[in-house]
Amino acid sequence: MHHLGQTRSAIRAGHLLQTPDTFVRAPLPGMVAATAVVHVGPALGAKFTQYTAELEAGGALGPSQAQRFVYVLEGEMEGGGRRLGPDHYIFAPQDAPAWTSPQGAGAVWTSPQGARLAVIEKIYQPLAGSPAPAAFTGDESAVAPQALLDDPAIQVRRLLPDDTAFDFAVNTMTYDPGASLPMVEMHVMEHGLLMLAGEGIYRLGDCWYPVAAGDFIWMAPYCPQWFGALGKQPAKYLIYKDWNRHPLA
Ligand code: UGY
Ligand code: MN
Repeated sequence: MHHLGQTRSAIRAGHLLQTPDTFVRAPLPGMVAATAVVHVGPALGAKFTQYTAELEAGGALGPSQAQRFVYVLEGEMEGGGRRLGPDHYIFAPQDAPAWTSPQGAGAVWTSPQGARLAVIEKIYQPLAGSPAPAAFTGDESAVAPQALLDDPAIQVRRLLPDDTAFDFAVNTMTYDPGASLPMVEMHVMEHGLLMLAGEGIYRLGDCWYPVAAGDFIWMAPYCPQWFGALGKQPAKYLIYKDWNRHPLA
């Protein structure tokens, strides 16, 4: 049946829910055989940008003027003689001459067979006494999970090192069915959130939304937020937040 103008996507003061039926694709400068679905950026008041990049075989992202974090959702990326598959990720610092490999070989990451990537970019906020971080790659499944506030039903994996050189954090959070955040959070940090698996109910501001794998959420600073997982399989999301900097910085 035709959707007759219905969608779960919503935008309100302080939050955005963007569901896949409303995604619009367009290439970004420098991309090769690729398009982007831009989820959030300065146009909405965010201090970072997040997009999903869809690469065809031989596809690549363009250069970045900012720090870049890339999480492989599907397919593989190849660079510097290495291949990264789903749930692997790359951090590249700002001012890298190109999107270089962590080995510094100058190789640009490309996708041999096609890939879907979650991409986060943020202008770096330096911190006196902390040298800017270097490039590295990681594997989410190799990161030790930590229970959230001693609740073993919610497992958090911190994908970036615990180091004040980093001015943002990216974590995955995995909820057993029926698990929920123990409190409604309201905090100065903003969030970009991509649902990776499962489903549940997200409270954003004064609205409660059904959400499922594939959905994107932006939460502005102080957006009231709460999540409860539903269904028979774990719910999992990738979540960005600004981190390690004084509010006046
Ligand atoms: O890290 C966080 O602030 C996280 N607990 N927020 C969230 O899941 N909405
Ligand atoms: Mn939060």
